[in-house]
Amino acid sequence: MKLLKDFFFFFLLLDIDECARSTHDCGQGQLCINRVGGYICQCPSGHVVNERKECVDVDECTKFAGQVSEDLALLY
Ligand SMILES: [Ca+2]
Repeated sequence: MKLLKDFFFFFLLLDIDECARSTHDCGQGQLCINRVGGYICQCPSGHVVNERKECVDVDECTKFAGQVSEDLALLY
């Protein structure tokens, strides 16, 4: 078990912060989050990643078929 711990710690030290170095290829408007051995690109809430790795706005009107949640209804 100790060997596994040391191994992980070794990788932690070797990890490159792609987000800080700007070597990531996250699209515009995507949030870069550093991970050990890589990084992830996250879209803002209400957006999903399409096949071209772009964030696209989720059309809640189509998705929820005209149903408005109570929280959203207060806004109108
Ligand atoms: Ca990294």
